[in-house]
Amino acid sequence: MTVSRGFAGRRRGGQRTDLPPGQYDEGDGWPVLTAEVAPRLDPQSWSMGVDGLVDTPRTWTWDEMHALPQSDYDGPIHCVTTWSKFGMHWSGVSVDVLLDAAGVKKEAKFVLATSTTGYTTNLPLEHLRGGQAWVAWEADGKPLTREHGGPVRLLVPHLYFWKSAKWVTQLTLLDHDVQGFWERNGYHDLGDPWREQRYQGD
Ligand SMILES: Nc1nc2c(c(=O)[nH]1)N[C@H]1C(S)=C(S)[C@@H](COP(=O)(O)O)O[C@H]1N2
Ligand SMILES: [Mo]
Repeated sequence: MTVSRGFAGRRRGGQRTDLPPGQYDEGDGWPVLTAEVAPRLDPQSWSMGVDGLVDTPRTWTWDEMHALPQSDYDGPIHCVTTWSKFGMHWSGVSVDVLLDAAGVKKEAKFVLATSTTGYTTNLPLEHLRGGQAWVAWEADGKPLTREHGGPVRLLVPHLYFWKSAKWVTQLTLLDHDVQGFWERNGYHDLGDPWREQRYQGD
């Protein structure tokens, strides 16, 4: 059986059936939420690294990253400030590809993602594996704009969107959880929208 994506989440009586608790459908809009000043990054000097508890720390330039097998995400994103945006199409490289290239050590259980600006966010390793996370450079058929994290951002769409670090440049594998920017300021360490894990203690 084939399920057409167009039918998933159809509105019933005006309410989407695929809206996590406490969220609303933002429609065609796409709010910008940035804690720092959006950097101006030259793709040719940007690079992506994987370090920490790996067999071989790796770094990819923009061109090297684009030579890796590409993969897409089709679906929604959910911001903790209660907007969700449906029907998005993203392209980039699966985080699995980067982790496999570096070789993840057995002791690794958590990841700290770091942006060129110093923004950080923490994630359990298992939530970045198995086709759940991307390093993305295209959204809805266009290069990611600077305000939305271009040239490259992390995309972890099954968690609240603050986990999707804009201007991402490093993934560090750790054996313990180290809180990132918003997590130190009270946001949840996991941030599952379906369990409404907005704040520490939720
Ligand atoms: N570097 C960086 N990444 C970030 C943020 C930020 O402030 N800085 N905000 C996060 C939050 S709270 C959200 S909701 C999304 C917003 O992404 P957008 O501006 O593309 O909608 O980016 C996340 N990634
Ligand atoms: Mo957010």
